[in-house]
Amino acid sequence: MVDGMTGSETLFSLASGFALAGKVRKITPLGDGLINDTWLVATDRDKGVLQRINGAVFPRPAWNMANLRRVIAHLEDGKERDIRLPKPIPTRGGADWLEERGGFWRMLEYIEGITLKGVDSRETARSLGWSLGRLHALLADLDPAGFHDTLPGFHVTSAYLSEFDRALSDWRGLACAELSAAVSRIEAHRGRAEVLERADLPRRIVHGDPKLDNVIFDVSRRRPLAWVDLDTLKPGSVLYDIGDCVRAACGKGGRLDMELAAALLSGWHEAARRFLTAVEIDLVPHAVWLLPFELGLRFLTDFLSGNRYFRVDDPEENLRRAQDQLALARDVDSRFGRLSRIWREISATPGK
Ligand code: GN1
Ligand code: MG
Repeated sequence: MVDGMTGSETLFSLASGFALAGKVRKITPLGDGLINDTWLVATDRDKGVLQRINGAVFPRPAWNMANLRRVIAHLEDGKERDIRLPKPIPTRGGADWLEERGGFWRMLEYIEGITLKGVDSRETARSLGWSLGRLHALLADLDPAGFHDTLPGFHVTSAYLSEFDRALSDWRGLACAELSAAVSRIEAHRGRAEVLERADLPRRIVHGDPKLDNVIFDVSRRRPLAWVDLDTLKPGSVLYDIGDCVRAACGKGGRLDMELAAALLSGWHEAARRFLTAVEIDLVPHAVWLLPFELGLRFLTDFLSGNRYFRVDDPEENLRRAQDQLALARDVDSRFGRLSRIWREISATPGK
């Protein structure tokens, strides 16, 4: 979007401040992120991704960039390079970002490929799961102590519940049937929301936002090449990643596509099995339920608080997003036994 703050002249001058080869020719909005603003920058010889980092969510860009640089250096150290992450392109003065016009600006490498709008085959689901597991496996030997927490409280469901309680008690808008239904869905399941927090889960470096549109596929649509959107690359549990990946790739219209979910989980397991612990394996089905529940809770809280976190086109959008996620969580809950059986079978499969 090119608004008053980011008119095209401003964008051209900002983009020219980064060390891309050639002269900036074209700048177009990229992706559907709800937090940062993103543009594709084309010069006569090169391409790059320009982003304005949302400073209200990520107030310390130095931390985001340090985490990213550390992971990239680690991947380059290793022999296996089958998953790429976009590298930062420094400013002409050698900095990792610019602070200008009330925002933090950075440029990242553009990785050629396509993003998928939906997963339509088991093969694609499996390769998506495999690439997430592969990323986890490549990060598994990093010490989380060397990383910054770029977004404290991210995926702490109990904290989201407290925020929701406050927002609901301060809510002065008109009650409506949709809101009451969403609130009762949260109330009905809040007792289960803290199971992952109470478990003794290993802390690892995770992606944090492994949605389908954060994976670049090759043009044949089969092979995932790279993971992007790395501001939440930080210490956490892989369970939130796998739950979020299944949610985003296999949840449609408030229903989980069980076949796609099984394929995704088996791809992930194949790549991640060598480091997963028993407690992690045990709680995978719970994570598949929790992530839509948690995102529904976050959307609903944002709706009640005046839509200050997630970008919206109209004031009810976060309510509709919450309904959709909460319907998905309910669907997973209603078929939890089947999901658990499928996962038990997958996780009992010996490695090849
Ligand atoms: C946000 O901006 P985007 O779309 O990459 C959010 C994720 C949510 C997602 C829902 C830092 O990610 O947690 O799953 O929206 N990221 C942050 O669409 O809160
Ligand atoms: Mg994101």
